[in-house]
Amino acid sequence: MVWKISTIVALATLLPSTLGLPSDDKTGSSSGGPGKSGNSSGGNTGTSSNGKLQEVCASIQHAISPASAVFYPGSANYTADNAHWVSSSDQTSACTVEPGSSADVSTILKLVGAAKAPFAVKGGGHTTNVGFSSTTGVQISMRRFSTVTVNNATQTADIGPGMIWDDVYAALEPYGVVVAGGRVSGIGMAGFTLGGGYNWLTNQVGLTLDTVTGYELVRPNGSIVSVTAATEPDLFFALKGGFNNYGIVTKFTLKTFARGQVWGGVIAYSSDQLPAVQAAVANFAANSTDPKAQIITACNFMNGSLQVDNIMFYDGPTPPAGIFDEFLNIPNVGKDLTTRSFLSLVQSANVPAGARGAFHAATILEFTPTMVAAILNETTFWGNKLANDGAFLVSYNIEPFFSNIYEHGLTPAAFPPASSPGYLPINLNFAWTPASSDATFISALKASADQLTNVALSAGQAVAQAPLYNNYVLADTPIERIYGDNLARLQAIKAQVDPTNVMGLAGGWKF
Ligand SMILES: Cc1cc2nc3c(=O)[nH]c(=O)nc-3n(C[C@H](O)[C@H](O)[C@H](O)COP(=O)(O)OP(=O)(O)OC[C@H]3O[C@@H](n4cnc5c(N)ncnc54)[C@H](O)[C@@H]3O)c2cc1C
Ligand SMILES: *[C@@H]1O[C@H](CO)[C@@H](O)[C@H](O)[C@H]1NC(C)=O
Ligand SMILES: *[C@@H]1O[C@H](CO)[C@@H](O)[C@H](O)[C@H]1NC(C)=O
Ligand SMILES: *[C@@H]1O[C@H](CO)[C@@H](O)[C@H](O)[C@H]1NC(C)=O
Ligand SMILES: *[C@@H]1O[C@H](CO)[C@@H](O)[C@H](O)[C@H]1NC(C)=O
Ligand SMILES: *[C@@H]1O[C@H](CO)[C@@H](O)[C@H](O)[C@H]1NC(C)=O
Ligand SMILES: *[C@@H]1O[C@H](CO)[C@@H](O)[C@H](O)[C@H]1NC(C)=O
Ligand SMILES: CC(=O)N[C@H]1CO[C@H](CO)[C@@H](O)[C@@H]1O
Repeated sequence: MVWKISTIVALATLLPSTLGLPSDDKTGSSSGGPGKSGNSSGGNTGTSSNGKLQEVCASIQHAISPASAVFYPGSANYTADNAHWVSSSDQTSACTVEPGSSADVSTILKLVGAAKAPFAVKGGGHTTNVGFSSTTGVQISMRRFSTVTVNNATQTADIGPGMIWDDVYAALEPYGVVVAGGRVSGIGMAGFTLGGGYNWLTNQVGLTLDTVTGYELVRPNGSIVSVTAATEPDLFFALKGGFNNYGIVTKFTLKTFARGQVWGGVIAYSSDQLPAVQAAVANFAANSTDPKAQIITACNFMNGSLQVDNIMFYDGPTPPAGIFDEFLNIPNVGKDLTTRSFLSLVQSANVPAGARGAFHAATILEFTPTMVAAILNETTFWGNKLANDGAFLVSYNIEPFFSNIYEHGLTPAAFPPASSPGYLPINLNFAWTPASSDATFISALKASADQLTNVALSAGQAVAQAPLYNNYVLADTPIERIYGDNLARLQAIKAQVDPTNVMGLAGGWKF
């Protein structure tokens, strides 16, 4: 069904995993002190031979409780633990481990740290950067952390980091509450929340990380701590955007919001309606004043033609008259718009995962008519150009939030580095089939993001140094462009919490 192909972000990956498992040298691991900042698929290189990794796997198996288990090639759990949303993010690990308790996470972290064994931590596995939640060492899958506990009195829910948002919403439904989480089906809650989290309530409550009231964290030395603004202000700041730099999160406590039915879904347009769609998107971006109304406009080039899938959301059973009329009045090629549960709304929008894929992003200040036109032009240009390279999907996502969305947090966050101006991401999501096309698609993503940045600059938008969203950008994005002036504080906290750089054995954005 045509209108089910909404698309938000991207598929996966690119770089060959040359950094994944260092050959036999042990340089870099014993120096103490954090490694250099930047992206990494496991920068603190250490134990590398397969024999040594097998010893580490065996030592973990020996030490953990029956709540947890280690798996090897050939088992279905091993395959599931290494799997990602896009197969280009997969790596072949020495073994996988599914911890079932925080105490076992502590045991595992102490063992991989002592052995200097490369490892990865995987939540929902939706990253499109290889090595960020995959490894050739010890793959830690958090899937057994899968419970939701609602606390009526504090209006919060404790959520397990192995969950996808669909299951979180399903568990909350009987309580008549939601959390500010994923907008489409299937996304992992952990990486989403540890990076930022643009969500359907963003105009009202900010990023998902602004709604976190506490974390349970297994620190790099194995100690298990409760992190709140009051108990651990530095770590609380650092975990709001800092991913796996400070340890492994074993529980998130998120604010809940009382909600019943909402309204929305997808409406799809073919390319003959582009002028009207372009105007409607720019008018919505410029003129919408109701924070309960949000859209994601996915411009998708697939099967040789462009289609726009507009996901509309209203935070209530019926949108006020007029608010979405301009979209509703454009002739469409399919629609699924109705009053429904929050879970049903989220599941109405699926992003098809192809084989290989990657996300990238540009940051702008405003989705003006000029910007929307440029995005549609990029979709058509690259859709046509990449057709012969095995393109499955060339997609750009327009997310016109209010400019005050970063002002909802009660305490400072690692991301974004400043609460104003209200920069907005443009998400690029390319998917393709042959591995031999990886470099072509990666360079196209970069060229296209640069083009959009240049269009914004020419139109007077001051975005030359605007922060880029960690969960949308390619792995070789300079980390300063993500964390800006927060980087020095994040590095200082990192040096204190992880003096021997245990977490440098795992990939991701590294402070
Ligand atoms: C189809 C699709 C739709 C998306 N929509 C949105 C959207 O609406 N808004 C938005 O903001 N983003 C969106 N994203 C991006 C999404 O936020 C990231 O892909 C995010 O990282 C997914 O989290 P995950 O747990 O699945 O990732 P993983 O790949 O499992 O992990 C990502 C990173 O987090 C680290 N990590 C995971 N769990 C833990 C833990 N327990 N402790 C410490 N570190 C951990 C990993 O080590 C890794 O570095 C979307 C992505 C996709 C593919
Ligand atoms: C993983 O292992 C557990 C038991 O340890 C089992 O219940 C579960 O079904 C397995 N999952 C898969 C995908 O094989
Ligand atoms: C919490 O609220 C839900 C829904 O109102 C109710 O079913 C449940 O009994 C409440 N739990 C407690 C412990 O008060
Ligand atoms: C881990 O580090 C913290 C902070 O320095 C310290 O309080 C704790 O005792 C350490 N735990 C272990 C097991 O060494
Ligand atoms: C927004 O509303 C104003 C006033 O109705 C209108 O003139 C304008 O064209 C609209 N759209 C944009 C993109 O500004
Ligand atoms: C593209 O083609 C595939 C089959 O080749 C089909 O499943 C899919 O629905 C098509 N998408 C669109 C947007 O037509
Ligand atoms: C469309 O995009 C291409 C590629 O970025 C660019 O070269 C071209 O100038 C754009 N055309 C218009 C009309 O903006
Ligand atoms: C694995 C990876 O993406 N490495 C990149 C990290 O960033 C530098 C530039 O900052 C690139 O050169 C690497 O390729």
